[in-house]
Order: sequence, then structure tokens, then C-alpha cells
Amino acid sequence: KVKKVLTYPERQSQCKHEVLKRLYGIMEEKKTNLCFSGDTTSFAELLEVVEKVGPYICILKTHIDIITDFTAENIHKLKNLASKHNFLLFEDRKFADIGNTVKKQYSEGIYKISEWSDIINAHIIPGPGIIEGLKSAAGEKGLTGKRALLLIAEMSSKGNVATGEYTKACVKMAEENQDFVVGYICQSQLSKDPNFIHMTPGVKLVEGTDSLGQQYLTPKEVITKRNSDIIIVGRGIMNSDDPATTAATYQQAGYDAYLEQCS
Ligand code: 5IU
Repeated sequence: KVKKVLTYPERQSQCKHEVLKRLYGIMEEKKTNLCFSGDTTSFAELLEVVEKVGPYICILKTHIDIITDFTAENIHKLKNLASKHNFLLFEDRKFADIGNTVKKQYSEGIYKISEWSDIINAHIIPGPGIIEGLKSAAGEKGLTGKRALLLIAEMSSKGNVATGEYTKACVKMAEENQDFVVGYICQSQLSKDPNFIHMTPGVKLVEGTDSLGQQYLTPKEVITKRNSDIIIVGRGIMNSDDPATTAATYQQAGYDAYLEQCS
């Protein structure tokens, strides 16, 4: 039987980017491909739930601009949780403007995302200047190699237009910018190159939809059928009565699917 995917340690040794090497290391050590999307408007609640789910995740995805009680002190606490539980921070900012503007959105304003978020993402609609802009912002803060970008190649929501040629253009842009782009937000595998990781949102234990266009696949479908690498789970964990136990369930489902893939 031929292995369908490389193991995390194999990918870690074959990939070039420091952030990706760290991520594969965490995935191997903690036996998890679970990214938790902590979509709450309360920083206090975010810190509380992350303290519980921290042991089960490799990445925490945030939407810092929905938080009402933002403070630098809370960012400090979040960074401490990330070191304590050993996971990366991914601000799901979905940059989409010209290079000169995203550069400021990434490093300035209230949130100063580049100072704390290991990973960010962007739409490719403006062209490669958006990648250059974000990369130069990280460079100016002395963070070259410590920050990485994911390109949004596909979306989970019904009727989205990130398909076909658009997705292909995204893959091309990623391949041309490997010093900063480390992968994709997508719904299925787009590359076999270990320098690119695939992260898939729209994941729940049971398939379905929400009332605003979200479409859900199961962890098994995402990892073994779509050959993605990371499952991104928000409400499936956030809205559960026991986030820690539920996160452990998603961790196990995602990791079992990975083991099945590489055995
Ligand atoms: N998200 C998606 N679909 C996408 C992209 C991002 O759901 O195509 I790009 C984000 C939105 C939300 C999280 O923060 O992933 C999914 O949350 P739920 O698991 O609660 O649906």
C-alpha cells in the first residue's frame, strides 16, 4: 500500500519556512491537526476557552476586530497561553487591499497584528502586491522568517466565487512567493509540495449548513477525502457545553484521519 501523504516529521524536514517547521513540530508533538477558531466578541471569554482547549490544538485562529474589550494586556495574556500550551496564533484578517494599505493594516492601528500573530491570510484579488506589502511590514519589524501568510484559494460558503482559474492563480502566486507564503485556506489539497500546508474551515462532526451560507464537512472527509492538513473548527467547539472534551474529540477525529492517510 502506498502512503498517500508524508508524515509531519517528513514534511518538517523537507519544508523551508521556519513557521511551517514549527507548526509541523507542534502537530507531531501534540498529535493534533486541529485549529480552533475562537470567534467570540469577549476577550475574557476567549482567554477562558483557550485555557481549556489549548492542550488539543496546534493553532488558535482569531478575529481580533470582533472583540469589544481589546487591550494590549489581553494580547500579552494570549501570547502567554500560546507559549504555555504550545500553539501558533493565526489572525484571520483576510487582507484584501493594495500592498501599501495592507502593510499598515498589518502593523499599525489598534491591533498591531504583525507583533503577535504568527500567521495571517489574504485574498489574492489585488494581485501579488498584497504579498509584497505584507512581507515588507514583517521585514520592517525584524520578523522575517517569523511570520507567514496563507492565501485564500477556496472558501467554504455557498455560492463563493473562489473557484477554477481564481484558485489556480492563487496556487501560482503562492509558488512564486515561498519565502512568505506557506499554504492555503482551501477545501481540498492543491499541492503535494510540503512547503505548502492546507487549512480547511467549515468543519463539524456532522455535515450541514448554518443560516448564513456556511457549509460543513466532517474531519474525516476533510483529511482523508479532500487530503487537507488542518481542520479549522469554530462553533463546533465554541458552542459546546464542554469545549475541552469537544476539542479532544475533534483532535482525535482529525489525527486518526491523518494516521489513516500516512499508514
Ligand atoms: N472561514 C470560513 N470559511 C472560509 C474562510 C474562513 O468559515 O472559507 I477563508 C472562517 C470563518 C470563521 C471560521 O471564523 O472560519 C469558521 O467558523 P465555524 O466553524 O463556526 O463555522
